[in-house]
Amino acid sequence: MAESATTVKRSDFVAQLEASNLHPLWDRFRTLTPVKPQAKDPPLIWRWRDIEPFAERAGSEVPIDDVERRALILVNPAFDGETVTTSNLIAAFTVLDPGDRARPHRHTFAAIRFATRAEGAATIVNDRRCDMHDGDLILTPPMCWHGHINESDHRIIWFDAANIPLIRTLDANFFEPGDQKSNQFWQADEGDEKLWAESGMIGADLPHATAHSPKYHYSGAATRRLLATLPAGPDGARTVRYTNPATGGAVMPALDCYAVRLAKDRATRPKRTTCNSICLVVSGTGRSTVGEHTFQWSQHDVFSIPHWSWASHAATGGDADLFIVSDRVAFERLELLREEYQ
Ligand code: GTQ
Ligand code: FE2
Repeated sequence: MAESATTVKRSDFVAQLEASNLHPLWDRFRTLTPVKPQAKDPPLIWRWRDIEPFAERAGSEVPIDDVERRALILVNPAFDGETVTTSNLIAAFTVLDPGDRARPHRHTFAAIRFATRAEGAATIVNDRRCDMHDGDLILTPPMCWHGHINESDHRIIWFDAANIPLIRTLDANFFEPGDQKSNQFWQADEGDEKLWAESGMIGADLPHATAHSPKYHYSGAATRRLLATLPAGPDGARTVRYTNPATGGAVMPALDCYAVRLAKDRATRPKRTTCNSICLVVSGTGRSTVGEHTFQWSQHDVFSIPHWSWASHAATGGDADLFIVSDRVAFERLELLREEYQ
């Protein structure tokens, strides 16, 4: 009796506090400070064979001049209808038809594109033309002007990713449209990208922004050459981190990119980390176990690794290559990165 009277009295007190815009920490502790991270989303795979027909339809049915970007974003329904692929990140496929120009703009979120079927397309970033070849990575760092163009005779589809959900959570998004009619924007050549093309060497006196990589274009051919010669890392896979050549750190302040080569039938050591990752299958076939889920995958499938989920990958045919985009550097900078192997 006395106990229930105390309970009533306590909740009555809590209700009165709430009515006065006060929350007692003792009542909220468990919600406010869970003992470990709990991702809202289960891992998910988006299969290229399901995406491709929609990408083709978007190309045929959506005129580029009617839209800022003709991109199909991969969404996990666990985010209640929010446009989110996994925490902090979105991934998408962009479609560009011959003659299409996706008008220039800039924004505070960071984005990348990875050339899957993009031979003949170009992204212009801050007056530098980056021609896309198979497996190329192109950065559009925060507040750098960028537009896309397809001067080939065929439809182009590439993979892109951005930290839009993170910047939205922080409500730090600024967006500026460029001049749609300006022809000058599209006249750029390789420009200053040449200054950053030699690995291991930089101009000692070159001025450059410090917040992000001064190099915007990372070649797929160079990535594959390095993957072929690297020794395996602690998880058993060969991993390349794309870096800012001026600092050796991640390419952008809150978006981090990796390339991984998996050897046939050799599963990587299960790993979990506080950061979130999205994996694009660049080539080959394989299998990944993420948390409770096992996915069989093949070329251009995409799957998520939500934070603090155990993840292990194996190639099943020959070698297989993954491209991984993550928010790892954001966790690193906040001293919140924890990584464990099983
Ligand atoms: O290419 O500029 O998928 O700004 C999402 C946002 C692509 C882009 C996306 C973007 C872009
Ligand atoms: Fe953009």
